Amino acid sequence: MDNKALAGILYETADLLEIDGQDSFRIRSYRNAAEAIEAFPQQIADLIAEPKKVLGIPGIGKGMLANLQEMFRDGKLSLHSEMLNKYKPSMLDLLKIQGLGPKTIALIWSAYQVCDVEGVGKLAREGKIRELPRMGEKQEQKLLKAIEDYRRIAGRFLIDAAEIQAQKIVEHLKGYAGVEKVTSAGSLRRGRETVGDLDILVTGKACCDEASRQELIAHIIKLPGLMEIIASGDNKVSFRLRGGMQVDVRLLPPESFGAAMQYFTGSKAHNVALRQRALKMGYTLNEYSLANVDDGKPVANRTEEEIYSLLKLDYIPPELRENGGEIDAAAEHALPALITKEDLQGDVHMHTVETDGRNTILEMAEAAKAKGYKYMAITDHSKNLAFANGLDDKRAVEHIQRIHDADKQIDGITIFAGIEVDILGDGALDLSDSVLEQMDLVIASVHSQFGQAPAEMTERLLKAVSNPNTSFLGHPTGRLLLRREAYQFDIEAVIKAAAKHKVAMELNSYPDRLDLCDRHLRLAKQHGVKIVINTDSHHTSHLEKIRYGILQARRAWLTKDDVLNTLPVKKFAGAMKHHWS
Ligand code: DGT
Ligand code: CA
Ligand code: CA
Ligand code: ZN
Repeated sequence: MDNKALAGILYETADLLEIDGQDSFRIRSYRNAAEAIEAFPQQIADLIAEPKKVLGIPGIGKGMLANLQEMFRDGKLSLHSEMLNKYKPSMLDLLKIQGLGPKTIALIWSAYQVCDVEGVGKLAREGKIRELPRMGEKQEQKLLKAIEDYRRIAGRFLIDAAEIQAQKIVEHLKGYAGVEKVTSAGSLRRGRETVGDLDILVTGKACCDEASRQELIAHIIKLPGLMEIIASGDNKVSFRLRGGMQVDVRLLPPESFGAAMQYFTGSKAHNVALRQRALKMGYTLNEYSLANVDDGKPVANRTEEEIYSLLKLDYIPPELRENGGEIDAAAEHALPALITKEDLQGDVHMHTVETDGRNTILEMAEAAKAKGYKYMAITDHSKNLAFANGLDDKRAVEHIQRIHDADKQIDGITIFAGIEVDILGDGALDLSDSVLEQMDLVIASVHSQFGQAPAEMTERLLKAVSNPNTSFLGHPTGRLLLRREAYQFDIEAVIKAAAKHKVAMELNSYPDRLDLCDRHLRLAKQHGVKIVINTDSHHTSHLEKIRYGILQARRAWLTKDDVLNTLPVKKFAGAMKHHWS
């Protein structure tokens, strides 16, 4: 443990003691010690064997010395752990929120027993923070803003933002002599909907000896946009980018590529389970190799495939590595044939200049055709979405005609006439049945009154699902990742009703939606509900976002059969009218 880590634990302990309402003298002693250690020019680790020297540091008395000795002996401080047990580790996240100090956190805890960022955000949105002593509406608004900032800076990142940064790192290292591969691992490779930090593996000759590695690290840290180096070691460097994203880069010799990819792709839970299996079979598994327990001799390291194969497992795609049954399935040769981008025959949720899109029907169609799709649908908004210039009955009918005309003008792709119709507050759809009946497909979506009580929202969605014109529910939970939570409703009830009425559910591929999420997709599949994967494009350039949806579908174990827009055009058209088997 270096001084920074020691000080960190002591600061946290002081904060937790303060939240706990302990006496101010004790709290101050922890904070003073943390400050002294942080500022101390020598590493405490080098002094700890000589207690007299440690006691010579101002602010460190006998009690604190014992704490430091404990931290070096056990790797942790029992008081710190006790406090975390008493509350929850999420308390520490709260402390990172700008302007939210231990006193306020204590206040919130004593009034509501809430101690996580999500929960406090919810209280603030419900107007419950302003009711606390010394708080008001202004403080509540400030808190909400601070939570938003916290999420952006210290929190997680959308998958597309993570991808862009990873790509920049690949570019930066491309062409550097002795670098063969630069690959993303971690949650980004597993396709998780948000990414905490980037894990990048670099392999090649330049990673084989220490001098070359240090030269390579010196080059890596010249990366444009790098803000701060967090740690730099023999074969690893961690840094923070402008905008807050953290990156861990690891340098490994080419022969360890497979083992390293396996290890750093995770997830942690998958790796724990895999290591247990390896041990039972007489192997150890780490980032360098799969090796015999007896003689330590490596038996596989170059590719992930050979590692899984020696463990008597079919290859497990990264998206499934969450310890959700994939290891057993791989042992029994029962992994699903996961859907791929190539399986999709069309994208059937997109907008045009007629409402809030940026391109015309034909421009969207040309772009969809260029992607190799056999069909697509134009699905503009309905009038309830006034700010998007949504269509009323009359304009909707005119738009159907325009779509049909465009369809005649373009060969090689079918353009379906559809609509994304608002589900009104009471569950009715925003356009007349006689108009909806003329559509090839109807997406029913909630765009208003997100705050309804869960029972009311459930009824609203059930009613929309039971409307015979509804083909599928658009972005069914309404969440906006890192910005807005899903509206509250009984999703299982809605999924069951969808199964009954043969109404499908969308997987909206827009990276800040990814709605349904992987977990709900799996639930829908269990109940026999079919999925439609779309982009919700508002511009031709958005069509490529489909790959984020495909990743989530794969994480949900979906196959081609679970997804309606893998069907050929006629069958798909039938499925939009509830004809599927
Ligand atoms: P994230 O960054 O929160 O989106 O999720 P991950 O899965 O990328 O997690 P991260 O960055 O902490 O770790 C990268 C991978 O390293 C993780 O997926 C599994 C692997 N790993 C294997 N063993 C360990 C371990 O003991 N500790 C940690 N932190 N990671 C481990
Ligand atoms: Ca990561
Ligand atoms: Ca990491
Ligand atoms: Zn929508």
